[in-house]
Amino acid sequence: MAARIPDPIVMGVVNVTPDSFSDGGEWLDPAAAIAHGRDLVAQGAAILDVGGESTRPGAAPVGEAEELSRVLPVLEGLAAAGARLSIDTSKAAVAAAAIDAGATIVNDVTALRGDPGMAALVAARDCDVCLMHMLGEPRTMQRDPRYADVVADVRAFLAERLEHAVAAGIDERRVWLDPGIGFGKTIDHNLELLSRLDELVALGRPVVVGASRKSFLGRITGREAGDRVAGTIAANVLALARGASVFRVHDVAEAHDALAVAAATLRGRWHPATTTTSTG
Ligand code: PMM
Repeated sequence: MAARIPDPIVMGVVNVTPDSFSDGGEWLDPAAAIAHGRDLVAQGAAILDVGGESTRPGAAPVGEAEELSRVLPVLEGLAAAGARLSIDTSKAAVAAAAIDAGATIVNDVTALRGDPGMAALVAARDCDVCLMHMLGEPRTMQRDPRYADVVADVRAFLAERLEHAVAAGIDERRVWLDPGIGFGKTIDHNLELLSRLDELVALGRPVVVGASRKSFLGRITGREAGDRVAGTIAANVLALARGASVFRVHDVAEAHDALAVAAATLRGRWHPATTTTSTG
């Protein structure tokens, strides 16, 4: 049976870091990050994902005070920008301050494993939460990752994390799931996850895909991070066809338009709400 085609939601990336792999350092100045976020909203981002700690392979952890000083001014400056705000953090204290500043989504790449206080915080503040799969930790995750069956393993992990979240008091309807493209995965692991994404969609929660500019696209196309927009779009459009809902991207206008046309074409009809701001 063909997958139901969700209304695609574009999540624009605002990395307030000196060292993210594709845009590190570009938006470290708060005013520049805020202007960039507003620009992404104008381009069609329904969500802005603001992060102050790089998760690139080999990245060193960032202290809480430093992370807060990076993201808070940017979140405050984007509170009225017209998009939902997501905080990309694994620290409960950073998430709490971000929620106070207007964030309504917690994007936790550790899937509530990084900070023992995170699950209770998300439950208490009643926000959405993205639970992402990662094998190991950023410092070491790309050292020879192995799986019995990458899709089955990631699916079992996400199912267990969803159960954990619900047991901690988080409303199941608030949970989004993400296979963690590039997080402890070879090029073939990434491709197998994308080609069998429907098996993760079957868990019944919105699936988030973060393929934007990642190195597997560079391996296939031979292009540097800034020149991977077409590769990113191919991966995202095919992920939509397999039922993914949320697309975390750097190049918002291109992703927005491609996904809107892809959704309409896959359905064989168009309605004005082809792109939305909610996963409901
Ligand atoms: N990728 C990065 C950072 N955060 N969050 C989610 N949910 N999914 C991802 O794939 C993801 C993420 C790393 O990419 P970046 O350095 O371009 O932000």
